[in-house]
Amino acid sequence: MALPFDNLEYLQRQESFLSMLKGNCTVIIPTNDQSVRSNDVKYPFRAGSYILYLCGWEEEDGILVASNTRGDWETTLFVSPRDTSKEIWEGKRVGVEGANTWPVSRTDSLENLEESIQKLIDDSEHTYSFHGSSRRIDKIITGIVGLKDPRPFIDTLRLIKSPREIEIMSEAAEIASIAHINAMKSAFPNIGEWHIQSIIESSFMSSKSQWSFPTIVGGGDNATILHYSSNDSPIEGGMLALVDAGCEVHGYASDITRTWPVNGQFSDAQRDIYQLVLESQVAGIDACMPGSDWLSMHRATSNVLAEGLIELGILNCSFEEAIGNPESFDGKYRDFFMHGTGHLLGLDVHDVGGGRQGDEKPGPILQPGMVVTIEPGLYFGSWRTDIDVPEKYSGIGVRIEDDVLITDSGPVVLSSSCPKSIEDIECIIGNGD
Ligand SMILES: [Mn+2]
Repeated sequence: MALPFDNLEYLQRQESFLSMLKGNCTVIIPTNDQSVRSNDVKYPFRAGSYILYLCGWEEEDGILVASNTRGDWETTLFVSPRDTSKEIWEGKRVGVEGANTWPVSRTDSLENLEESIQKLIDDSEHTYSFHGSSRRIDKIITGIVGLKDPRPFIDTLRLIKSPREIEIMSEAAEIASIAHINAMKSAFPNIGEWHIQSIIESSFMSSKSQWSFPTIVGGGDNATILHYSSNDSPIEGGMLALVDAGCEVHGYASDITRTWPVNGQFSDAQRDIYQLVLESQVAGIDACMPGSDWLSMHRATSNVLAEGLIELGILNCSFEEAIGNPESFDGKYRDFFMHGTGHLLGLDVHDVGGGRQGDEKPGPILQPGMVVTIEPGLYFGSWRTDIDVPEKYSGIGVRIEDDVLITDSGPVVLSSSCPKSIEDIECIIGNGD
């Protein structure tokens, strides 16, 4: 089986990570446990992002162990041994011998895990691992005094994407762009939210991909609920569909949002809001410059939104009042833009290595090789009782999200195949086969 990266790239990742650790150490990187859906039916398995990153192990039940207690760093991949009686039911396993081609020093059977690890831990000054992914590992590491977390070290590496990672992420963004286009093409008044979801996800699957998070399709007022997930309402003609969907290629995510009228024609009020969010989003993308601070993207989108809300007469206050504190952005515009501007993207949809745009946590300085989402939105839920929602815009929710690679020469939109101008969108909707 071919891994998505050369063994050399995995070995370099391991070396960069392990060289940050001081003294005699044992590092234990578990994969995720299987989760039960009902009785003997399991949820589809997704390997842990850290083991994927370090050695590309996708099968269930792998544990990567690294140790330098005997001199140089040695890595062992513990896997389930071949077992014909189980494989007849569950599918073929790579097995201990088969795993030899993975980028590790040696492989071993999980049957020997506890004994081997205990020896290494006893000989180490420091043990690095983390709770919550594998119950088996949790049991082993509970009670280790001074247990250290290896993830912050790996996160600094995962933050900057290699050329091959960027290639894979571009592919994920392209597949997701096509899925969004397919949904627009097939739309019609009264289409079900679930129907749009099925077009998006079948599009992923036909490209041998799968969703990176469950697809969000919110029609009309449902678009104003940020993590709407029931997808069970029909979308009347004249209403907007907000579709937030992304897929995964070799574990790397894309994450795209588009908002469009199911009947193919923006109303004047929808157009006002859509155009404002689009201008804000473009300003956010333009702010993706290497060397800029983490908040610069949120600052850019927020400034455009606050100003636009005043111009449209939705906010009757000064710009300063609309924005609020220039560091925490807590002004009146937050009534209608309640989330951050974006997040890092990679093996996890909300990737590691920094905060989210608009969070209190300071994020990293923007550097070439980072991939972020830029996703401002405006939401005028007619059901809101906490704020005054202008009648004209009541029931409108718009978000526009692209995946952006930061390079030395500026931002590169990985999801640029997905149309977002009003003209382009109106041409496509309902124009499918
Ligand atoms: Mn996102």
